[in-house]
Amino acid sequence: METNDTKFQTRIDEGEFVEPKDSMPDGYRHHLIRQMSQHAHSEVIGMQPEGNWISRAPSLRAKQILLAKIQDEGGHGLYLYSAAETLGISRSEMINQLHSGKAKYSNIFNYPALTWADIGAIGWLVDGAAIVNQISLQRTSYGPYSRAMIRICKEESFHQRQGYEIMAKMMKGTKEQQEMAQDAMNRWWWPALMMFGPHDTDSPHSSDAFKWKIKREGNDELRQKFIDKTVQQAEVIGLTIPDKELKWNEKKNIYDHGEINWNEFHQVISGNGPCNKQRMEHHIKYHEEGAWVREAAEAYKKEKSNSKI
Ligand code: FAQ
Repeated sequence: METNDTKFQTRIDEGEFVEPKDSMPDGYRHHLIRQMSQHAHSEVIGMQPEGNWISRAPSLRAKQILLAKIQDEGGHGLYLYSAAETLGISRSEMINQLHSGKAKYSNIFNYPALTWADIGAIGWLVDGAAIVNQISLQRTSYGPYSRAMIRICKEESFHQRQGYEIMAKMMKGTKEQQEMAQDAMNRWWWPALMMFGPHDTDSPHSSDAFKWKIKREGNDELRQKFIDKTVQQAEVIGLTIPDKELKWNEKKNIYDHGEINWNEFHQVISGNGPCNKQRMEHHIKYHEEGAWVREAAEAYKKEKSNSKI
């Protein structure tokens, strides 16, 4: 007789989407709660390095664009928390997991945004890497996650272009501006490559993720896609990729590249990143200060449901 797990796998193999009320194995549910909540946390924590530059944007236009972008990232966090809630976990539980260090957020937001060029590098490289990963996730098997990705990718592509515009403009500027852009490129390139996660051979979650079609492409495959398209964009504006081993491979039609510092990656994702303490303290402080808003919203909801009775 077919077990529930076999039936579920048959649905996945046939390319069906899974929806919140469908029966699903516990492993599938937990895998998605982990990934989606970490994705949501990354979007929200990712507002901090850019938020640091709102009051110092070099023009009103730049400030408006940056404000809109950061607001979009907050919105992405909200879609993702809502999508994760359909799997049976509450938003407050997810936030507790972030605060206690049980849930991770992307390695990339552990690094400081030191100059205006970093805002360019974040938009171009960080959003650029996020898009490559998220385009693939548009076809993930869980319906609410897949639909959230479709909307998020549209917004991320605007973010990527605004970052590239900043870098291109700086590369047309003074020598100091060009050096600032190159310095940002040097500091953000390797952490951006780490965003795709460990090599597939060292990725404990990949085998289940492929079996359940949560992942459609491997960490290394997506990283390579990002490298191949970004190297050309860097060349167009005169930036150098900080990798001496980077070389076009005629036979494979891809760029060969140097090895990532995996020790740094593991240090960062285990809570020892340069800005982790600051990011967490900031999040906890404003979460606590916002308690009255959540209480007021709950009271309003209760009042409304009582008045319907
Ligand atoms: N950072 O077995 P795998 C953005 C962890 S959004 C931290 O390969 P998986 C937009 C992983 O969780 C950026 N931890 O795991 C924006 C696991 O640890 P665990 C966020 C990482 O899940 C722009 C362990 O290593 N995007 O930037 C990272 O199959 C600008 C083993 O790894 C997403 O989250 C990492 N980079 O594959 C916002 C996309 N990589 O959980 C504001 C959705 C791995 O057992 C401003 N997520 N780890 O404790 C995914 O596609 C996957 O989760 C991967 C990792 C590919 C990230």
